[in-house]
Amino acid sequence: MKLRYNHLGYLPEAPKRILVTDGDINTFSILNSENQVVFTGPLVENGLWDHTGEWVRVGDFSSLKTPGMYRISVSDDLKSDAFPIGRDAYAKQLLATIKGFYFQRSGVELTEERAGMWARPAAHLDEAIPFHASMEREGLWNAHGGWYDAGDYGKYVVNAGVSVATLMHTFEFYPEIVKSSPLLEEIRFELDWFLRMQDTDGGVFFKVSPDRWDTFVAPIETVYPRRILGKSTASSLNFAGALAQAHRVFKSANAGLARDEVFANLCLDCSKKAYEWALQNPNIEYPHNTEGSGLYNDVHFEDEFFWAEAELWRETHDNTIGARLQKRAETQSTLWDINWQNTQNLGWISLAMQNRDVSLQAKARENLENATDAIAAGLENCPYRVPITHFEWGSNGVVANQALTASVVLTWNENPRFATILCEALDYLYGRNAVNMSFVTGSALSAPKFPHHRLSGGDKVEEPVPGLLVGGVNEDRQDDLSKTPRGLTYPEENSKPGTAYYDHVKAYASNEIAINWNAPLVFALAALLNQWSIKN
Ligand code: 9MR
Repeated sequence: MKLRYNHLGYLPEAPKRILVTDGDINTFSILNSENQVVFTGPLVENGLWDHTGEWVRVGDFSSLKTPGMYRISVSDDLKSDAFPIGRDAYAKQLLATIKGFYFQRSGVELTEERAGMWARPAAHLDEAIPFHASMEREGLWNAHGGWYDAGDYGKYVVNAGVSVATLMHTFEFYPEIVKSSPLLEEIRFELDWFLRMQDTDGGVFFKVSPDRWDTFVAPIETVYPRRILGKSTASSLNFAGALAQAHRVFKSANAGLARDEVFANLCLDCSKKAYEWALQNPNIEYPHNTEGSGLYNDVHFEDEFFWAEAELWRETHDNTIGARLQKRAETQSTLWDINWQNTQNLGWISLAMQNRDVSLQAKARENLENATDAIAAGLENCPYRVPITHFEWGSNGVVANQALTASVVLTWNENPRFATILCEALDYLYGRNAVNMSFVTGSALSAPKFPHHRLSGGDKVEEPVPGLLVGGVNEDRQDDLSKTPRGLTYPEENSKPGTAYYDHVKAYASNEIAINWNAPLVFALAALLNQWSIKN
């Protein structure tokens, strides 16, 4: 019998559901810090989860709202650790996950004042790097700055675009929640790098990467030369979408001291040029080399065009772009999430939040509601209450993005089923999963200790860099030794479709961190704090 719950604790007003697997006990209790029973409720059978073969029961103690420290008790042998009901843990996680992006900064010193024991000197300045041989281009390029993508030391515009757009949405949706955080400063750091990734003809380079995969050493100790690669349709459109949104964000009154109209206008100009380049070059693929970097191998650009046009149309009111957008809106689907391959929801979210064209707004809202409805049904129909049928690479990012989709819809439709998605997605990420892990480094005792993260593995600090969400359960296990010589063997208990996660530094398909998984987590944490702590 196993108990699964959110190791971070619960917001006072939020739903609170726990899972008990493979037991026949019908009730559970909540104990306060004096060990007194303050709540007793039923454990209701919820079916067999085929991803692990566990019989699942659900307990609900949502009505317990008094802040304090508590434990869950199922039997004498099965009790949780102490956890809080309160707001603090979530407010801290929001700051920690934003700080995670600071830790991912490349090319600059991380000071002891801000980075503590994870301070490090500037490295990978990337101020004058050569072009990759595939580009047949002489000269050097300044590609300084930006975040490292993930556990590697590469920087990829396509994945950075969806990540920074998601963070900008966090600011746009929840300005009150993030106003005293460094979110906008962090976004600006990335966007300054974006501007450097644009070629003089408007096209945008795809990535900066080392010649070979770096070993697990600190940035200052790596040996492989770094080069710039691209340009491509996807990177140019990602850039265009993100920078048009940046125009709105950096001229917004809510931006406070970060407000910068000159920068905002520059972003819009560069966005337009990148979009024009993509119109002239509508089918230029990603660079096909994998010697020292990932592919981000997307070949369908309609969704990127849709996103870029939605943002550009909002910022410019250009009728020609508007007409193309209307046409594309007829065929674009609406998904459960946003990812580097499928960016259409970024277009729909932007359209849902404008009122210049009310029929487009209505369509966008209806589409996002339908997607959220399907996520809710997925959650309700899953014995384990997680709306996932196939755990893919970065499944934690998928879960965080489902929370994002639901949160977006909650801004105009307060359906409690949608609020439940937001809340239970975070329950899953912070411990209520089949491997009993809180998946964000530094977030709890159960958090990953050995992420596939060069910054963590290459420093002298025992604790991994905090505030970073690992990819999580991945039933495809591309890092299994039977599939690749670089791989490892997952323990038997970590081999089921719902448990295929391994806290091991070589487990790159389940234990790597990445900016595109952290960004929707930041969004979801801000959404959660907004949903239950400000309004109520
Ligand atoms: O997140 C990406 C995942 O969706 C892909 O299946 C996987 C294999 O192509 O690549 C992941 O992205 C990695 C990127 O290629 C290189 N940096 C690390 C990223 C996270 O694992």
